[in-house]
Amino acid sequence: MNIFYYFVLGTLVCIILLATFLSFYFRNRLKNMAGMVLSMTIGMNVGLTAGLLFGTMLQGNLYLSTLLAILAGVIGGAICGLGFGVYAFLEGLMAGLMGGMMGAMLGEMVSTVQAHTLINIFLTLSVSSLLLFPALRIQAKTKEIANRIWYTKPAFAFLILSGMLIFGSQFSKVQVQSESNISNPEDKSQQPSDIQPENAMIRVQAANFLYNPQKIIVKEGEQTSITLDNLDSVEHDIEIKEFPVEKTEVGHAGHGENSPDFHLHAPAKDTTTLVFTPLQKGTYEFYCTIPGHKEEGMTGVIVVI
Ligand SMILES: [Cu+2]
Repeated sequence: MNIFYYFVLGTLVCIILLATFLSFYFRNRLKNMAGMVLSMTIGMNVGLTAGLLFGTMLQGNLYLSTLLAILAGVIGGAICGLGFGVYAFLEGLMAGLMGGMMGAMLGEMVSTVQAHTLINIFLTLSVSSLLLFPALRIQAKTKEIANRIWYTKPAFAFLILSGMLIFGSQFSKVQVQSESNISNPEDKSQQPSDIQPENAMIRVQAANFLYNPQKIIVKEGEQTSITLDNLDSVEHDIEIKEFPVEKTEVGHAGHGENSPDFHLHAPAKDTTTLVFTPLQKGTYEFYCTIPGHKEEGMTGVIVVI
């Protein structure tokens, strides 16, 4: 848990509380149809936001994140619909269920940084759905409206929503920074650490869906160990399809005819080492075989000199 997650969770709780209050406050001034639209909007947006949040926090445990997200969405939508009768209640309930499910899957699939952007967007949408209460209410037809300064309400809404987006993105920035500080404690002075000359013991970090370093230099014929240090909360590996090596110690895999020449697998928050001797000079591309990770940028090269 970090400050950004607390901020999102706290805001979601406030939205649900406010929506409950507003739905009872405006219940006599909203048509049934408006009540249904409101409970659906709130249920869906809260569900999506909570889903993205839990999906990101609990990456690797889609079951739990889906359950929690559905719970949040259903509570948000159903309670909000309660004031408007059974149709709105059901509408909110189903929308929350769907939003929670979709959000959790999305949070599981996209990277942390992308998820934070999406969380900010959906959180802002959730806040904006609260503004629908006064906007959709039945207004008494008086001349009073003409006397008002017409732009105050839109300007107010714009201020709230843009403030929300900026606020949220500041938090997520702080969090991404603190995460990268934790993951690279020794890297401050170290520029892209390409070269480890004369070093037969190589450490590769996998953090935030990137390898560090992305270029490894090893010597032909020299026994080398590569340690994959996985700091992410999802599994990662290093694989090279064709790489002439002599394996001293098999870390993982290397069975069967179609198996790659080099495969090093590290579970979430874990470290695995593979000892091998490169047999042929050249440049070999390595990558992560977990679906989507290579596309995300989990590639690098081993240069044998
Ligand atoms: Cu990976």
